Amino acid sequence: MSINKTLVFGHKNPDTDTIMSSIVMANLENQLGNSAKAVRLGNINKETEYVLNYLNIEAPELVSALEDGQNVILVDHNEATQSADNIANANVQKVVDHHALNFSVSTPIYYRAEPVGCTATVLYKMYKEHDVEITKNIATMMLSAIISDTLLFKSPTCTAEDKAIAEKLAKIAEVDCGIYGTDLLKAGTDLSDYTPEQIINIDSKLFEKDGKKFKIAQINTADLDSVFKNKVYFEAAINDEIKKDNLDLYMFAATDIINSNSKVITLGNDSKVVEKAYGVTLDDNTALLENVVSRKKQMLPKILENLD
Ligand SMILES: [Mn+2]
Repeated sequence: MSINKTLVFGHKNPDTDTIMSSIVMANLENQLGNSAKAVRLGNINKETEYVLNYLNIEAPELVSALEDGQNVILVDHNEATQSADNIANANVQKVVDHHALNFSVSTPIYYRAEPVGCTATVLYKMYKEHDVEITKNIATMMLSAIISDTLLFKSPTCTAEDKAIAEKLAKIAEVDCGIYGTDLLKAGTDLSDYTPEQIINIDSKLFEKDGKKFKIAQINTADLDSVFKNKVYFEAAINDEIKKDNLDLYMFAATDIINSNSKVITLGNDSKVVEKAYGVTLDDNTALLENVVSRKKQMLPKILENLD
């Protein structure tokens, strides 16, 4: 792969926004005369697979390591812990994101982050600013990303802008937001083909604070009880990860997309931080967090605040 061709990718353990925004951003770059290609850093989840099948398109190519000096554009993340392993040796040209900033660079670059529910919302605005056509396929990708990241507009991360843009996109995509969105989210709750080890890694993110390392993993479900039937297997898988990666805390959240709650399993030396953060008592390593659905807004900040 030529290092002159810019690779566009999102975070490890890619979700629908990461994959769709990579494709959408690469297309924007190409439309503007730059040479870019979307790639991915991990397996496609079931929800994203639903969109790829719906559009009958291929997943971006999987890359494991970048060449030194590789030109890259980051979407949907900025933290090195969530990026390609050797991101430090790459040449980051641009970042388009909607997460808290934990990034530094020694030269001026294009950096765009907005406090909206989805990277695709920012990309929609960039298409408009550059007067680049949003085709039916591109609209479907952007819409899918917004629905996924905002849990069909129910997450507290969802802004009025996300919703207004999604409605415009639904028209171009010729879909009914509610019907398409429910099918999309439901596709993501199918865990039947996964082992417990795979389930905890579908969407886990690594964070660091003052030398402490922790992971927050999240899955969506419409049935918490069926997920927690396998609790002991998840605990074994989580304990393996803690050992392997020397983690101080692992929080696995199963988010009930119908009732907008999350039930968590927390393990590690700092597992009690969850009690302090949410005023709950862990019962056999688990707790129900009422009205908590967003890792970015309702999990990560609380853990960061209370971890010492
Ligand atoms: Mn996102």
